[in-house]
Amino acid sequence: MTHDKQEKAGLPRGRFITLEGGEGVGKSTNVSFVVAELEARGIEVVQTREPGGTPRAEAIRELLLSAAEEPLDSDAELLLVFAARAQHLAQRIRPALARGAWVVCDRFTDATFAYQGGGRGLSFERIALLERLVQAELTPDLTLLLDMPLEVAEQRLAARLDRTKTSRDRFEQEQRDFFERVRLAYLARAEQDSWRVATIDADGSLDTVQRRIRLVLDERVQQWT
Ligand code: Z5A
Repeated sequence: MTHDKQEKAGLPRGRFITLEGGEGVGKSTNVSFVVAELEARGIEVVQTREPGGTPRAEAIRELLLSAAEEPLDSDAELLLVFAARAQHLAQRIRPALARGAWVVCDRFTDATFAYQGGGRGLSFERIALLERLVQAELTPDLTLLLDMPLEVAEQRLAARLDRTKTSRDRFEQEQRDFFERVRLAYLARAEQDSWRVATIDADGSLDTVQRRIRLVLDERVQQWT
């Protein structure tokens, strides 16, 4: 749909692109690449992330990631994720899209289906209910799902933790079967919604992965501009 038609239909004018995938697959690295690619095409871009993206939503992120002694109930975790998302949408994402900027976000609701649904085993129906409540009609126009075998991602992550001398957050402390379920949930969503979700093989050199991402962007951006 062109931007004019979108405006007439009452939909946001900018485009909403998300990057998804398990830990260590290269989302943060490639978010900046996607932003640079779009800016090189003259598009105004807002780069952001979830959970987080505004000061209050970043405070909720801290609650979600910190490995405190008191366990975090899975329902509380789910509600915190959506509380952060509601704030992020209201303060940052919707205003940007409304003025015609494009938004590139490191993780969004697919992560909730993958982590809280696949990983924690919460019902997908309940997640979908909250999705409708918080987002109404707003879903990403394009999702780049970076996918690779768990062992490669784990090696990259271990190297980064070693280099940065940081410790594992609450999610990174989960066991391998948790991440297997997360990956399967992501792949199932990509299969259900194969137009919106482009699965990128992220097991390759950075150059190779970015060439794969550029191919998808070339195709979609041409349709939208
Ligand atoms: N979470 C949730 O549960 N529910 C939700 O709804 C949402 C989130 C939105 C925080 O997310 C946690 O929130 C997340 C799920 C949960 N927890 N986990 N796990 P996050 O995105 O901040 O956390 P993360 O996935 O752990 O991000 P990450 O560790 O920063 O991974 P990444 O962004 O995918 O990877 P990266 O930092 O870009 O790359 C990792 C390393 O590999 C780094 O040293 C790179 O330089 C290197 N790299 C990247 N690409 C390559 C290639 N191609 N070759 C070689 N090396 C590479």
